[in-house]
Amino acid sequence: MENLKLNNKNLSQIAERVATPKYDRSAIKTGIVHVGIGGFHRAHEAFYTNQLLQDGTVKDLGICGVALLDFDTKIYNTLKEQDGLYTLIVKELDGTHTTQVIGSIVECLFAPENPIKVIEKMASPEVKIITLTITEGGYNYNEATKEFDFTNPLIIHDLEYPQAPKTIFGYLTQALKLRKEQGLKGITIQSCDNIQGNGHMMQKMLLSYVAKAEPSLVTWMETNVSFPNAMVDRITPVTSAEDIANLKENTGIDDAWPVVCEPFKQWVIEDNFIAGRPAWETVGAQFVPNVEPYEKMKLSLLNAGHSVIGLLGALMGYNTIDEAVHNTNIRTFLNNYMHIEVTPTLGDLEGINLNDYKQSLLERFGNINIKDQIDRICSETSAKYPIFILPTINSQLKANGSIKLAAFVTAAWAIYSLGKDEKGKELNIKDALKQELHKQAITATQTPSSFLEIDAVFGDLKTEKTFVEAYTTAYNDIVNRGVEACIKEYNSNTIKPN
Ligand code: CS2
Repeated sequence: MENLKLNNKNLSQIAERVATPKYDRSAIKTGIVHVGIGGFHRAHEAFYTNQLLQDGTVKDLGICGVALLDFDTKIYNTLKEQDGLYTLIVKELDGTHTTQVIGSIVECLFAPENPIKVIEKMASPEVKIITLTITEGGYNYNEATKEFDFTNPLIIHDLEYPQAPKTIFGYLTQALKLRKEQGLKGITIQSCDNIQGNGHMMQKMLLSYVAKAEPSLVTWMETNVSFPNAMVDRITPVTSAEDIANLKENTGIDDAWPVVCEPFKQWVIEDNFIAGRPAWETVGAQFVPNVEPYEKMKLSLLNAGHSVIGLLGALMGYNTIDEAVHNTNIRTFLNNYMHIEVTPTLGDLEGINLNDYKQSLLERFGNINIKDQIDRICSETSAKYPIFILPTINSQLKANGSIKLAAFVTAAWAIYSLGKDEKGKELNIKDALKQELHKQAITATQTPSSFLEIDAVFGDLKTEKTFVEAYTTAYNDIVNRGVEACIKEYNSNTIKPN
């Protein structure tokens, strides 16, 4: 089989081998600007949008993908080279692969190369929605002050050089300013990140920035910009060299950066689109009046569940989530955490069978074909912990509920931050706060609670006596006996409620 580079020119030949866009890509106009064209966006929104374009009637909802950071050079170059095309490989539960070329990203821009072009694109009349996957840390929210972090050097830069911004806040401000000057009406800014009330969070953070950078825009924004909340879900591991090689071997498609993901997908969106919206519900998304309960459920069960397996699994020497969750001690611990500590905080989830949801998570985590990297899950825990785990602890403390298992995971993270697993193997820690975490982790070897002094992560958790005690006991237990012996004991002492 002849190898074919993935690009427009080869698309009709590639169509003889795998599913490709049925629509004429050259007829599709950009209606959405998306910032952050990593794996998740390409497995999720770009996939849904591709399905929406398939019948050929919708022509004005193509995506312009924006790579915002210098770090994104590689994905930008790859997509440019491939005319925005990429392969999505869904790894089914039975081990088979469903392979499809996605065509919904019809343009790409690299912000560091041409910031003005990005601003103008965001401000162009045909663009109705700006969607974002900028990671949890990208919202520039400080857990200690509960406010926008104006001390961030990149924000200081953007305030000083508004025409050459580096952050999403600088870009959006300039784009909205231009829209206002041009007399354009509404635009929707839609977050697709794992944050409780992600739309509200973006709105609050952006308004804080705008109030300083362009105060006259604030009132205009109130009536011209909407920020729907949404729950997004599809497990998307980092693409491996093996994935790229297998695709080439099995199909002859030469794609420099395909995306691999699980079959499950979910997108629950608040119907709050000031300039109209795609009919994503026709391709499986759900529009609801209030998305908050769904978000809470997903963040505190799926995402937190990932962190639980990741942090415990990393210390025990596992490399992938499925390996770790197939360890019955970890699995039982996770199950107990979900039932005992998270479930009481979720309130009423009308229409959802929570037991089925929790059961399905265990299946998804255990999918042996996905091989989701523990390194990926543990990366940026300092931005994830305040969103995935801290709210559960705070609600449980308020209700006098159990926090023992969450405290155990927190202690495991403190030990993880020392940089070695229990067998002495170096851990590959990626975290914006890596230095600080390491420093506090070292102090914690003498006084365990000092790890909790990182206020930007833990807020005022260090003042919660019940938590600090449980955490300190867990810390000493792990040091003395190792994670597995401890969780075994925790599991046998835990009575699972019905
Ligand atoms: C993961 C998420 O990064 C993480 O910690 O929990 O990337 C997770 O895989 C996605 O949110 C799934 O929807």
